[in-house]
Amino acid sequence: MNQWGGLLHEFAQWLDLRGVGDIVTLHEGNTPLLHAERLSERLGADVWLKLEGLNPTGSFKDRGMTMAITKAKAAGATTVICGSTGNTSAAAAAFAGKAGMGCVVLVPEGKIALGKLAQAIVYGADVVQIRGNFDRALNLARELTQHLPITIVNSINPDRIEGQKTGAFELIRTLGDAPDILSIPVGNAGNITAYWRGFTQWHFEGLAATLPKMWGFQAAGAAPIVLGHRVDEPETIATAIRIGNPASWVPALEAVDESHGAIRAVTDAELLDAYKFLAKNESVFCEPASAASVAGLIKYGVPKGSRVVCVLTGNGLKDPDTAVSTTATPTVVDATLEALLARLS
Ligand code: AN7
Repeated sequence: MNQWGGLLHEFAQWLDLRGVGDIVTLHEGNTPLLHAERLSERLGADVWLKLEGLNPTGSFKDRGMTMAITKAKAAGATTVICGSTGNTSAAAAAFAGKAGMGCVVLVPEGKIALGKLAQAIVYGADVVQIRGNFDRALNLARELTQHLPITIVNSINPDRIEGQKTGAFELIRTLGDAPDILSIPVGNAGNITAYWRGFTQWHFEGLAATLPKMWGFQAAGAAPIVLGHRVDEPETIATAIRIGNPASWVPALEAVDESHGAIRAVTDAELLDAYKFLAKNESVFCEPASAASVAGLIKYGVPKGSRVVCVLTGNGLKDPDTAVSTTATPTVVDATLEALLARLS
């Protein structure tokens, strides 16, 4: 069989698969790495886009979830839980369903993109909206595991990070080495942690000559790592990264320090500009949070000629409300040839 069979088959020798029986996969991973000609020109660099929105549930979360659900199943779990800004809940619901397991998701009421809510519901999860933000949802999910026979599949579960590091493997494989800079949005800081783990692992295995600088970007209204303190009421249009107390704060800072990188902030306006630039100039429709990785490059610049990969973490279709509400409404005309000719000339 030479068909792509998912991450755990593909990268088995570099993953901790101890105790694993059946692999739970939706053939996640193997996402395109698209060269961004216009962005490269604008930045004077060699910029590539890792299209994680083309995973089965439309975000990078599928990488961690194939591993977390496979391991949970092997351990005999029958139900999983997560707190989520949306994408984790969609991925957890899908993989738990594939595994024949129950799934409970806690999401902040009114603060999750419509497509993600739709996914979690339709995949069959027990979706509970809480009157509180993501940080509260995550704390409650953790607490519930003390009271119910339920396994948490947020990125505090190490299996999630283990699966997500495969994104770095794919970049090295496609480019022949690590890029000079990896640019990535930061919310709970699990993904930046995971990529660094992947890069360092293959570097020490001799499969990559170099290591990248890790550049993380938070939304300015939800930038605890940049500020150096928790944000009690995070606010940003990029609901995916509306997070005030990242679970992987410490390992993310280690990744940044070890790689001589940085975590910086971009405003909602900068993030939306990048979101529109990507759609219009590169024909990539990502979600607003994902565009933070590009907004950061535009704002702070990159060393001339450097090779940069932006991780575009989620699909733009997840958040139709933001797409429509931040752009001009298409005009309406009478259904006549005259009206159209007048409109188009
Ligand atoms: C599109 O789904 O936290 O820094 O609960 O959905 O690893 O948290 C999502 C996070 C970036 C940030 N881009 O990644 C959730 C959740 C998108 C995201 C992030 C998220 P981390």
